[in-house]
Amino acid sequence: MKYRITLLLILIGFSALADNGYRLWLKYDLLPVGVKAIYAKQIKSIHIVAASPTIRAAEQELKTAISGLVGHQISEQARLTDGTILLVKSSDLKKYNLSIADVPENPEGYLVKTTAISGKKIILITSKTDIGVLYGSFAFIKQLQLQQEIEKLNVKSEPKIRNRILNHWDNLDRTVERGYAGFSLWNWQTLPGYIDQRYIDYARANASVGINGTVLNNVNANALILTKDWLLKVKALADAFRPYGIKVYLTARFSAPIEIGGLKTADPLDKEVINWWKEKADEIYKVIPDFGGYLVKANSEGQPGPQNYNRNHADGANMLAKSLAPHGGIVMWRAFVYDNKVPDDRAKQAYNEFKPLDGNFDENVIIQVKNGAIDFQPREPFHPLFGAMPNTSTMLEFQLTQEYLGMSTNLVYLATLFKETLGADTYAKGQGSTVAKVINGSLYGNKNSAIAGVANIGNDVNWCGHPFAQSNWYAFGKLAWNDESPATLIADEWLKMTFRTDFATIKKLNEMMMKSRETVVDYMTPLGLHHIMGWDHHYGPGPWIKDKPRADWTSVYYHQADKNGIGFNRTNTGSNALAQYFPAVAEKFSNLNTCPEEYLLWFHHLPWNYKLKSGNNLWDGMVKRYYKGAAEVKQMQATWDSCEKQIDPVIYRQVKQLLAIQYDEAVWWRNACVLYFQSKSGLPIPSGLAKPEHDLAYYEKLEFKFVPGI
Ligand code: GCW
Repeated sequence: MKYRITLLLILIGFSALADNGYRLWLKYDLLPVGVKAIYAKQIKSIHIVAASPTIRAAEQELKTAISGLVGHQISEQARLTDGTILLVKSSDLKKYNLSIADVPENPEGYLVKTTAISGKKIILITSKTDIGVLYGSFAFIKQLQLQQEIEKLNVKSEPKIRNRILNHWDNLDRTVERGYAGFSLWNWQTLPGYIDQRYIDYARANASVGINGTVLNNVNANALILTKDWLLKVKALADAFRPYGIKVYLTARFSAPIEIGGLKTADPLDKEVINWWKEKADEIYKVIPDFGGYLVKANSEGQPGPQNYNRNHADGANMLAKSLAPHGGIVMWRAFVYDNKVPDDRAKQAYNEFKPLDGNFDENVIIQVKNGAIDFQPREPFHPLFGAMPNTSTMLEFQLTQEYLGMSTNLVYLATLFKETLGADTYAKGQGSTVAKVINGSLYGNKNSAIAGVANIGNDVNWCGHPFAQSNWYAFGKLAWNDESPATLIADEWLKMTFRTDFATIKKLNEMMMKSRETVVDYMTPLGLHHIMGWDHHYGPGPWIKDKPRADWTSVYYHQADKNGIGFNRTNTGSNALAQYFPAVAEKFSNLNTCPEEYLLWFHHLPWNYKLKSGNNLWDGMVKRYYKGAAEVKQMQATWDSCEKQIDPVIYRQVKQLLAIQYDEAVWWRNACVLYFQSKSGLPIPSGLAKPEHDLAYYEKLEFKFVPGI
């Protein structure tokens, strides 16, 4: 992507109408007078060469955007004139004597270019495919939203990852596992008859950032979704999404042949089972010809799987893959597994189970690996499985919904977290073997490539609960398309399209977003601490959690704090999980001189008087981080307050209230953790820091009923 930086003019431009956040970043309010006058001269009409539902969707989007932003209607014209937007597939370019040389090879890639045809100055939006033309149209609209010059456009872009997918953890009763933005978007009861406009707007938003797939239902799956009646509901959604290039996928409950098929077993090597899945695939593809495939959570947290029959993950995945292969479908088989025996270190399980199976998976199987080896923590080192399976496609799963990052009351911009994982060097084939290269298939030449984000979307008016949580949906799409986009640039675009305000405000908010994830790490889990959240619902701090059915469901298992020190020893004197990384990484993390401090207690158990780089001992340094994190939320509040006049009043009030909640929660985290760890270390809170207002017993006794998301 080539970013043009020539701006025409920016003025404060939010409309007088209250903004409820529904329109996300696709806001098409009238641009400032000077800018719209320039665009009005440059954009006159639209011409389409071959109509298809996708091209019509692109045309409609352009018309809506231009009428909103520029304030004039453009109509479809049979002839090209100055200022015509030409939507055309590259195979038709020769009709206009235009070269296809600049059109990206990738079928989803696009070219947006100002050019001349028979002396007429037109805006060309072209691609090998209709969907590429739609993506190009959104790219053009973005130029207008960002008030960039369109006189000499030459924007070319193509995705590196083939399947860019949202995972909805939506249940059929419309509750959402780890969902904090209301109930599921999918109103199963009124489907298939009723197509809510919201489904179309969902598809538009996804297409605008290049997301091209959606898994509709929870990985903790219900087999009912695979029955005839429900498949018709799924078909209705698939039909609504298709013009926007979004394929539908479903989770497949491994025991479905028993539960809805009447079979006695779900053994993947059983002939009847194999046949049942084959017929199921044939049935699905009859109603949804472009069905994407299955996502499977097997033998993990009580979900059934091949191991119930003494088979392995490859047996299970390949059986499903074979049923989908004739139709072009894929299986995304999750590596988030842990078996019933409590392990010496849960971080090692996925690697232990999957690495030996490398090379045994069919070509249309992709192993879906969470960004880190434990579970979507505020900060985790990258998962050691990345790069470890050269003969298998592996994909990356991020969590957009903030299960462990303050749910929907905390402002946390996740693009910095995403970038940290994507840019991490696995050293699988020497230096430069980043996670991004593993998952986009370029490192090992895999045919399939994919990335998934667990959606943070529900039926709240503004989709994501927190107005800023929309930025994580946006950023996921943008990074799935191009992992090299800087997080700050993505934030900048999102801010400008979402708030349309002055430069100084955008700059302040951008800085606030860029720091926000580090802030949350500081007040929740500094220096590599992890999984010390409240029991089960994960709301708030719970470092004292112990004595649960499994040791690895407790906080004390992860932090190992006692009077001598704190941290999980994953070096060769401990669980040796570090040996799962390639040697260069293992050495770096093992050696205290080279281990980044943000991962310190993830890999090492250290005495309280261990000297940190800052010169502080570990205890003081850790406590100071907790205080710093909470203080930073205060700064975020001050930043937001200073923007009052520049932000839509409704959004302003929403975020102001949420930041106040976030501050209380940050202080709660800080106090609870500092007091708890102090009960182990016996050391004083460093001088100059205010004493927590309550004692530890107070925090331990706090109880919360009906926390959303479980
Ligand atoms: O993060 C954990 C969540 C579970 C989730 C599981 C998974 C869908 O606490 O709610 O289940 O991970 O990813 O499968």
